[in-house]
Amino acid sequence: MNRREFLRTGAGATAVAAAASASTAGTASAQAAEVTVGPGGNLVYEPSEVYVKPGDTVKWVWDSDNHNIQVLSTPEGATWEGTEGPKTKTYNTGHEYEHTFETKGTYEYQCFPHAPSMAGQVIVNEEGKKPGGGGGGQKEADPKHMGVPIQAHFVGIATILAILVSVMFTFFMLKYGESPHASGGD
Ligand SMILES: [Cu+2]
Repeated sequence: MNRREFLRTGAGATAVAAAASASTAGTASAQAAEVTVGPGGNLVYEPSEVYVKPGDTVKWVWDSDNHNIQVLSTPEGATWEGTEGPKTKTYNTGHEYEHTFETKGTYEYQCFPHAPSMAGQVIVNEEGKKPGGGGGGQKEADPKHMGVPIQAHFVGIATILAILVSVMFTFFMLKYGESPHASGGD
């Protein structure tokens, strides 16, 4: 095949591979949300609001000292104690805490020493994401949707990759693919 066909084939294969890996990545991050506690010493939970499905586990990881999780409210019928010990007990960098949320509804919590500004919410709903769609950023792993044609943004990513690969191929073919007598140097 000639050079043009070669380039096209390479780009096409790359696009397919990119689309495949993009959809795999979409399903891999299924289970738990993670919250950073006091990122870089900032007195916040990051993100301060997480959406999960019933049965999902949320993990908090301490990134600075003297923080805890004091539960302020849970949905009716749910229990959540927050971090162990009295509300004055705090934990330091590297501490990890997990809780699995079974009951739908809103759970509000705060860091006792840094309240009320250092506060967060866990919202448990059927979709495990912000209602109204647009919220973005949340994982989507519902097997029901996996049969649907490749989503538009995967195609977009694949297209960009394909273009980049084509450009690079062309560049190297032009630079190094010329016949030997064209180069003057070495
Ligand atoms: Cu705190």
